[in-house]
Amino acid sequence: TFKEGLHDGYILKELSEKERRCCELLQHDILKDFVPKYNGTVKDEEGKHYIEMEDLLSSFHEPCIMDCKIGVRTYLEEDLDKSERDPEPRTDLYEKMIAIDPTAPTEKENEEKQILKPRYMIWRENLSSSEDLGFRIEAIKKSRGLMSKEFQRIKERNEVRKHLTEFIANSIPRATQYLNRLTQLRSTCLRSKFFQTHELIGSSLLFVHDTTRALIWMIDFGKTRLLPSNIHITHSKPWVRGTHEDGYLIGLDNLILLFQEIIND
Ligand code: 4IP
Ligand code: ADP
Ligand code: MN
Repeated sequence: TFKEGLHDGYILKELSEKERRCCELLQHDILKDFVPKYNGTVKDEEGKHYIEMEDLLSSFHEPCIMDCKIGVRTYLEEDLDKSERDPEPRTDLYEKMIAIDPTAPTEKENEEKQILKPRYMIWRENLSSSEDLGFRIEAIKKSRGLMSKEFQRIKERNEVRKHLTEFIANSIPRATQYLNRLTQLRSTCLRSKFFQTHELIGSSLLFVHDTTRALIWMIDFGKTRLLPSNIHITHSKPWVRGTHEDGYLIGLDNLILLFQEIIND
């Protein structure tokens, strides 16, 4: 879905003003080494706008890639409010749901063949490891292989661990590289102004390795929001409506624990 950027080693992602704002702020935050470089916006021939950002894969040789969506909650509180005020049931979400599990919809949903977005998102969190571990595997691409997105039902800790182990091809040195990067990311998050003042919803960690290197970046800030000034979050307490907690550190801590387990076994 991304296009080639104007500059070498850069790609274009469809512009969202909220994401653009985050990319810009992050260039000046201590998290800057953990996010793609941002090079401003671009307009194409048809007048569509994009953000131009670093292609994180460009310096790798036949990379393996894993996208982990971080957080216990994957939708915004404002979307929940909106859905209650003005419910807009969707046919596409009903169809995505029955494609994963035909028995999941309620009787009413089956009659209407429609589903509300928060209901779909919460169901996906519960079906996967998001709810319990604060992260889920969204996609994995082994070098030269195809991108697989068949991880919707990977929920149990041991199952998740099995997929992580497979992703790193059982390599302890690689697990150690990833673990070091995760612990650096964690300590940088704790000191980051950006992290202290934002809720990160639906954001991912992109794991990328080849035979020599293994790195991790934060990506996808489309649903990252500045917190109201009177609200402070821990990123690690469970979400209760109104708190804006995102569970980002729950996910990061579980990833750290899992890589430690893989290394120590
Ligand atoms: C998708 O569900 C993902 O959660 C998308 O998030 C989300 O986009 C989609 O909402 C939702 O349908 P599946 O992963 O089960 O397909 P992401 O793009 O980060 O993976 P939003 O717009 O919430 O970021 P809709 O409303 O775009 O369909
Ligand atoms: P969306 O908002 O459409 O979900 P994302 O920002 O999550 O888009 O990106 C989707 C996928 O594109 C990611 O899983 C990753 O594989 C790839 N991707 C995203 N950003 C980059 C980047 N800067 N460099 C290389 N690949 C990227
Ligand atoms: Mn997204």
